Amino acid sequence: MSEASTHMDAAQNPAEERELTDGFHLVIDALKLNGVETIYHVPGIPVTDLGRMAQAEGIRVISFRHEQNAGNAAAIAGYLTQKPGICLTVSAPGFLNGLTALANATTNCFPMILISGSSEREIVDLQQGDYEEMDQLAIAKPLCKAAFRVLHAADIGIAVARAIRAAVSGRPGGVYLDLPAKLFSQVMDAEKGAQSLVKVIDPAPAQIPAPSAIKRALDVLASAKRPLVILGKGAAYAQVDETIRQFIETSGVPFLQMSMAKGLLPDTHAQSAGAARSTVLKDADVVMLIGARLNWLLSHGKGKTWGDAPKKFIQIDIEPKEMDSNIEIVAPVVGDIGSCVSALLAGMGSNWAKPPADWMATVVAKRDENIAKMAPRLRNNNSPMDFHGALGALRTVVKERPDMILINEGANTLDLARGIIDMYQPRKRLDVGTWGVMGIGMGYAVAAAIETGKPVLAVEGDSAFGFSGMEVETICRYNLPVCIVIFNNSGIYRGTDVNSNGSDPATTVFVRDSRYDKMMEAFGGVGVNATSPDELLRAVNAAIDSGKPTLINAVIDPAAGTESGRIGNLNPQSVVKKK
Ligand SMILES: Cc1ncc(C[n+]2csc(CCOP(=O)(O)OP(=O)(O)O)c2C)c(N)n1
Ligand SMILES: [Mg+2]
Repeated sequence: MSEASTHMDAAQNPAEERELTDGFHLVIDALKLNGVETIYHVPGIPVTDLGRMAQAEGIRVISFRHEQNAGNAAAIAGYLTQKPGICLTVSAPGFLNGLTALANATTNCFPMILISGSSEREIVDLQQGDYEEMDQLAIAKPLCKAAFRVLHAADIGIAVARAIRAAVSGRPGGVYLDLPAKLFSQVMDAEKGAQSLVKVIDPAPAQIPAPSAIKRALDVLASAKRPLVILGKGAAYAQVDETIRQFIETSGVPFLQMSMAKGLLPDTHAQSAGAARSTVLKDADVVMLIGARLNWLLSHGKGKTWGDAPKKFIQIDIEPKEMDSNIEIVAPVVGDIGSCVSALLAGMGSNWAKPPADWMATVVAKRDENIAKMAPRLRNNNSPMDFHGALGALRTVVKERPDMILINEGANTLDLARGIIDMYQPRKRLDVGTWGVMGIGMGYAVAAAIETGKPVLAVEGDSAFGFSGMEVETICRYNLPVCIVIFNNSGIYRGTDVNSNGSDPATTVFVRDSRYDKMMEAFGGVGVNATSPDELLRAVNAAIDSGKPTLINAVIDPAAGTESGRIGNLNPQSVVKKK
């Protein structure tokens, strides 16, 4: 029990001293009881003391400059640890700033709890204009998996338990917990308070697939002439890496890894089809999705990307509603990834027939051809750099330091890094995820460093970085081993656009020759300006060896990028003739 206050209730019981606790301490005790070690936070009314007290009680409280970054940190902490990441904010504006991260966590199936203080209920509900008035619960509800409000201190324990369960069980996601200011100072008997706390038992229970579903899936897989497995970040989240490796290797099926699943098996694995993506998507006759959704990132399972060859889909997912979301799934397997893949592996037995050898041979030939074609571009030492030269250098660093965490956002900076930088270990690549959202960079970097203790390399487009750039101060303040590389091409996609009407700069360009490295120096970190791949390589290695917060301004040719990176086709086109 935390430092509960002592109180003399003289009127009723003059001789007896009753120990009291309050809302502040019950929240902290409930979180601690459930193993919460870190809170990502921005202080202010009514949660300043909650943050202070949590810190005093031994929870690590990381204080950010903006709630969206604290929220993103909590979300990725959830992804990395399978425990809900906790973000704590003030009411209305702080809550709204955190809400983007909560919605993003839910979209990406990361377990996270946004705890926000809120204003006086009676005034909020009568809309009488309280300080930071907002009906936060109603606003959060459609944007997350579950939302709860606590009005009585005695309910804090059960509310925290519900929030944890909602966040991590089934398909994980974001949960909102609304704590009105008045709750924090509500007192109750300390012993009763302790009894009201709930330690969540088995928060994410196994969900065992039906044997008939496993048999159906294996029958379809066995019938394939050109099978393909696609691993999504759900498979990486599950932390059953060895079972997945055994399944892939026993099956003999080539595999693709979605962006954040890269490294679940090494991208250099003999069965990896990563560099032959368009071939395998077009030509496969059976596709097994493991923790990957058929959303826009996989062209909804249809259209040009998937070619004309008829296909059957097997899907493994914890969420039953995912089945048939875009196209027919002939073999749905509903359950948690660990239980499902174990059951598949058991069902395959010891003499599973691998797919026809000519299929794997075709995939390998295409893959190796593409890799060979790319190789010379990655070795150029041009100055200013192009994306390939700069990424060739970073690819080498990651190869030599496979346990480092890579954070990646931007457009060209994202799409090209995803293709070029091989990953070797699970959950080492963290990026813009399902939404392709900018702004995750520094929040993810802080949490990745704190949750894993590993060095972090954040590869950021210059625009992408701007969304969370102020957190370089946070990185310096906590002295985190984070090396940020900014691909500075002076703009969004490119730095060469010209406004055809007037003297304002074009909408996609930034200040030329800007020096982001100076931002880092302002807070005591190391800043480097790198103009060639060799310089970049040296600077990144030095940063990681030193463990010091470092920002490298990598000068990229402003003309090097393409519109929207690899997804320019998603831009609507004007039908009106250009002036
Ligand atoms: C929150 C949010 N706002 C806006 C966008 C639109 N957007 C996509 S990529 C991008 C920035 C791309 O520029 P940069 O990060 O410099 O990458 P580059 O292509 O230049 O390497 C923007 C603003 C987004 N994805 N998310
Ligand atoms: Mg840019």
